Amino acid sequence: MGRFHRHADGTVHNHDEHGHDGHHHTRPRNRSGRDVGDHSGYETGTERIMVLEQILGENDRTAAANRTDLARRGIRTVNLMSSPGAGKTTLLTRTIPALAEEYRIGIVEGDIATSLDADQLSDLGAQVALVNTDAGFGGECHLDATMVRAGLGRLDLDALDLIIIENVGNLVCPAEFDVGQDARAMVYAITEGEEKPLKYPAMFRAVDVVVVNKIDLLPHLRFDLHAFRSSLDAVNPGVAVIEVCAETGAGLDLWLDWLRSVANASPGT
Ligand SMILES: Nc1nc2c(ncn2[C@@H]2O[C@H](COP(=O)(O)OP(=O)(O)O)[C@@H](O)[C@H]2O)c(=O)[nH]1
Ligand SMILES: [Mg+2]
Repeated sequence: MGRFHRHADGTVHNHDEHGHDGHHHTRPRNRSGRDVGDHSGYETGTERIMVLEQILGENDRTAAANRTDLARRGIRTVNLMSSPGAGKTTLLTRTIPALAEEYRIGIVEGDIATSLDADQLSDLGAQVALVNTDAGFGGECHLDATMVRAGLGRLDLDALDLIIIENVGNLVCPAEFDVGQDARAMVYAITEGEEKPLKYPAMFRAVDVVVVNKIDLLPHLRFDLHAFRSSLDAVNPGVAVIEVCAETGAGLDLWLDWLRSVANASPGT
């Protein structure tokens, strides 16, 4: 939550500690020690931080309620994230029919606006609940636990085993909000550039699996898969990586196996 200066370890940085007299002894630096500029003029006061902590505290309470409700029914839940266009919906159009005989699947489809993705996923054998974040939720760039709870309320939970939440396309905010999921997955398309794990570490660090999509485009791009893997390793060592072409279904089996491992685990693990 960079604009509020909340750090990955959960601490919140308050600029008032440095004073606002323009005389800063320590200028902000990034991990490699490079001066990243004086951003002390940004008003990030105690009050704002308290509001933020209340919001996140409220979110975590609702996420815990979601998790308890889902676990009680034996439902396992995956939070699927990515930047816009990486291929989440395409992957789901293949995933739902492939697993529909093994699991009763529900989809919570998060989009800022439109029912375009939800429409694509209907009639594939899953229950689909659309959550538009611009309809009463302020056009948020992510799903939070309350929005997911609203989506869950429109699914027949007693008739479900596995819920996949397609989060709003964004590489920053969705990683910061626990929605009550059992596991987090992301789709990353090779058209996005191999350095993205370094630029968006919170997202790449938050996930349990990275589905590397659009592998069919490899011959057409200047993309170094090894460089990507080492960027990813730098922020999330040992994370599962599955290469797929969601368009054709190549590599899908390993993704389906990963989903089975989540779906078959005991509730609460
Ligand atoms: N070449 C290629 N295009 C893909 C692949 N998967 C998705 N796409 C395309 O990428 C675009 C965005 O896909 P979509 O599933 O809507 O991404 P989302 O925004 O993450 O849900 C669409 O035009 C898809 O057809 C793939 O494996 N290869
Ligand atoms: Mg989509």
